[in-house]
Amino acid sequence: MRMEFDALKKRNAMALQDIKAQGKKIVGNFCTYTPKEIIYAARAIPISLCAYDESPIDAAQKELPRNLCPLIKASYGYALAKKCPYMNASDLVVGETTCDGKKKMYEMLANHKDVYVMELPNMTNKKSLKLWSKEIAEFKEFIENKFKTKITDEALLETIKIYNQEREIMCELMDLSKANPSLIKGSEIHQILFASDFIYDKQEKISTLRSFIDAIKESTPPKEHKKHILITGCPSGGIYEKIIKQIEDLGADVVAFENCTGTKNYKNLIQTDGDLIENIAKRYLKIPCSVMYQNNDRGEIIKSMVKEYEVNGVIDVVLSGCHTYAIETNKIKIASKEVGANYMSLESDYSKQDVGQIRTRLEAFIELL
Ligand code: BJ8
Repeated sequence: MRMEFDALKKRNAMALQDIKAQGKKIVGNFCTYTPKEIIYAARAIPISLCAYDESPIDAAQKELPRNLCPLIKASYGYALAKKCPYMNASDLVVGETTCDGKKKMYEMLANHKDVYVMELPNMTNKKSLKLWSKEIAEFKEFIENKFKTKITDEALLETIKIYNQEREIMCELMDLSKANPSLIKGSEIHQILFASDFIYDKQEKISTLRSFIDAIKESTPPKEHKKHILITGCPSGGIYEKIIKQIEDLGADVVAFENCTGTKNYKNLIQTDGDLIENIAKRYLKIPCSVMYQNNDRGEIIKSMVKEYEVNGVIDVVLSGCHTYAIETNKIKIASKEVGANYMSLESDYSKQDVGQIRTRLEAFIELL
């Protein structure tokens, strides 16, 4: 079934030009904070442009500092090299004022693409909600003008409902590993979460996931109990092979992803009554990202996930150069220990240089559990 998701992803990369030929617009984005409902309600297609491989980094380092986070360098490198079909196809790129590196990268990206930056507040209080709601309302107006369309309240409500359905089914998929032994490998969940971002037809995505989840629930559950690992921290697309796959090769199960590949992207639904723009703003401000001042929810979320998924060890992934996640490691260590889970922070980038060193550290960590 995972093959089905991979095939859909490949088919969609090839179909991009056909989609554009039908007059549909593509809106690239880099962050879980992008209010994708606005884009989808304008009948445009939101696509993630976060890059997860090493190949474009050399090109980017001609303009960006070497000690910058690999996600930013790789993403910018794709814009320079013009080798990413999603970046090439984007009619517009949307960014938010999250970390400093991304903000400065958007400034430079504007030399290559049409870029719109939303002012994401750095706090999550009432004043921030007002500002973020206003930003989303202005973004809606901008998209309407740019794509010469009108986003009706009905279309927005319909889109919110589809996105809520998608979030519910994604959470159901991730919940499969709450069973002990886990019903599904973390590597498989990770690849599905990753590939499904590129399936543009939401109904097709939801029904493919439905059949997949049902088939897993009906299959014979595995018998072997393994140690449970929770992955938290920076997005994990670029470290999949050297961390997630290696954990499984070493005999433990990755059961949960508290990051933007996993729960940050899918937890919390949008309310469907009242002011829809404010409802969207509220939901997005609940994302527990380290770029926020006093991001205290993340520790609490990890504590409850450790209990729900019977986690033995928390691995906090920090991409080299990501200061905000690096600073939060101490807080996450304390939270993990409070609920009896072992903790390890792993700093890495997209290169293969530290594969051996990471394996040694993972081996030692898993043996201790
Ligand atoms: S909501 S995690 S996608 S900001 S890893 S580029 S923070 S230096 S990816 Fe992120 Fe949005 Fe937050 Fe998610 Fe900067 Fe850190 Fe790099 Fe990062």
